Amino acid sequence: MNSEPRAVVLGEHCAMAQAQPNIALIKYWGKRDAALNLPVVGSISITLDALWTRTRVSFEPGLEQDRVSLNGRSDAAEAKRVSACLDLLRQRAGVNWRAAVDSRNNFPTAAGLASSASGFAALIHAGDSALGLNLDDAEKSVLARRCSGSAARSIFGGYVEWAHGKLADGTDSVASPLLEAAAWPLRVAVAITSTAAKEVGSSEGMRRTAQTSPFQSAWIDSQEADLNAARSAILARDFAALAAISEYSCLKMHALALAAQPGLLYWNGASVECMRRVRALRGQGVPVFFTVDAGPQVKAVCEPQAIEQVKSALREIPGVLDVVETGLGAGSRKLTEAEFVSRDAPTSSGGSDADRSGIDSASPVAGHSASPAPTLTRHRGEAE
Ligand code: 2P0
Repeated sequence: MNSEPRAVVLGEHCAMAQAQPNIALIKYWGKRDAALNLPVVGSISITLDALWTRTRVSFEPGLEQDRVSLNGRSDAAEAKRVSACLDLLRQRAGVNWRAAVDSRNNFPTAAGLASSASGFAALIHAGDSALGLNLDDAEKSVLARRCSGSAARSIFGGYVEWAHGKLADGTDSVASPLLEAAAWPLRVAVAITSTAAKEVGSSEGMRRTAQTSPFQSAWIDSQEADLNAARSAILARDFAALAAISEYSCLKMHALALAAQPGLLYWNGASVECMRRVRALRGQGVPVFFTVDAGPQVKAVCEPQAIEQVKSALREIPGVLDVVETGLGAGSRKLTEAEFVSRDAPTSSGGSDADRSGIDSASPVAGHSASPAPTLTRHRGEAE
């Protein structure tokens, strides 16, 4: 099926936007309010460059219901989630117009990178422009958070912190930039170790963990120190310190989830071997560390000069199906029609590395147009 967007006559309430996925270094896991998507802990992430979601939203007063096309396909469950997100925008604008939404990713679900973060950030950005709301980035972040927690962070580029906030209405649970990508342009190699959908999505995993893991309160109590350490490491561009705190946060999140009943085991054997290989490389002086989300893919974050060595090392591991490379990139932004239909790498204000495509020619990402399109708005965890 052709997932390329068709040329359309643009209406008055139509706009296009792009956003990129992000990877948490200090993890979000657990909600203090599931309806508002308020987290029990703050988190810190890096926004990626080479992977993107591009979305066109066209509010059309004549439409009877929202029409949602994700990578050229429609899916009732996902359309429902998109409609709920559009409702937030309609509420803000005081209109009840239905919308046509056309959205696509340049990365397959199999890449194991969060598509709901980029998907909902792009949707909020495009919808805001289409309705002329002119929300500032913080307001966009709050709305994106309500659609998917991690989407709050993809409104911003580079290094980003999402505050857990204290207010019951969640207006202070918002992301903000810590450092721009160009100021510390690390690279990321993603080792793809499985293309299978996992059994337990993030939202369900978080719910189960909060209800059954004996480590939940320790997780919450210890997060502030991790956020402080990571923030300091980022502002000082201290790679060794960021490596130590990021691996700690990742392993702690998995220990917490492993201790749920039944335990949440997101790794496979290759995931473990990748983590061990990354640690061995670091032991030999290579500036690299790992992080793993609610799935079996391993993200190796490194200084730019180490990226080839890191990719080669990961490719050698039995069970690694592919390695996808990306740099750090910009936050969500408006696109012209020409940019929206373009199949090229995104234009980016995220810094020098952000202008490189950063995708291995052998990766499924580079060949995305020939492969079945991924599903944009899957729950983040389910996409991994
Ligand atoms: C994160 N993850 O900080 C953590 C680490 C996965 C592991 O954010 O329910 O798709 O939409 O708020 O954002 C995945 O969860 O969950 C996630 P919802 P989301 O990146």
